[in-house]
Amino acid sequence: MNNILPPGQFETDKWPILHKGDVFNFNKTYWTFRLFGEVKEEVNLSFDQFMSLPKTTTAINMHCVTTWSKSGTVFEGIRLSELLNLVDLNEDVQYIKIFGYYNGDRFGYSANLPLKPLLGDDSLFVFRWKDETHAWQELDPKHGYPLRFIPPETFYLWKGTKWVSGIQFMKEDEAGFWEDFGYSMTANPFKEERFR
Ligand SMILES: Nc1nc2c(c(=O)[nH]1)N[C@H]1C(S)=C(S)[C@@H](COP(=O)(O)O)O[C@H]1N2
Ligand SMILES: [Mo]
Repeated sequence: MNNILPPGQFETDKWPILHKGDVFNFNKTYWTFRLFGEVKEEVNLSFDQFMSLPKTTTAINMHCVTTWSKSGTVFEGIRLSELLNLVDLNEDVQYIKIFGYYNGDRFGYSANLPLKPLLGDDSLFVFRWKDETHAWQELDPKHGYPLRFIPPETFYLWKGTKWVSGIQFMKEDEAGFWEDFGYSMTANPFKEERFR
């Protein structure tokens, strides 16, 4: 794994907590994950259906735009590409928005991303993690329990939607929650793409 820190970042052992709004209160009965937008047919997954998909374990470096980085955390989750197997995309889909809860609004938070860089083992909807000082543990509610996205390290961590609720497939790039406030559409830490 690449353990070079992007410019302007410093390493922390802790895993800081950053988000807007309330911590999501998970209830399995009502939870569904929606695959929608440029698809032939929308798909809605129950929590059990989502969790029955194949799992992957990968170490992923996290880089927050507020300048902390946490390297080598090992995550277990479901690859974004597993979800792609469940939908028939329309032609020319190149972007997605990953939605999550914001103050009880199921689609209140979102982050836009290009689809192509997200097809590997380092694009996971994660449910547990470990590092050098922590054994395997479930995600804390503040980190996105029951499921949150961790993007590849070539994207700042705000692209890692917590309390995920769905993916919208798109032909054109479209700003998400922080991008609407002036943060970068592309958000590559190694190029210091913090703002637009
Ligand atoms: N649903 C949701 N996801 C979110 C946010 C948020 O406000 N709501 N904040 C983002 C931001 S700005 C960051 S830096 C990361 C932080 O993740 P962490 O608190 O687990 O470190 O979550 C991202 N995911
Ligand atoms: Mo952030």
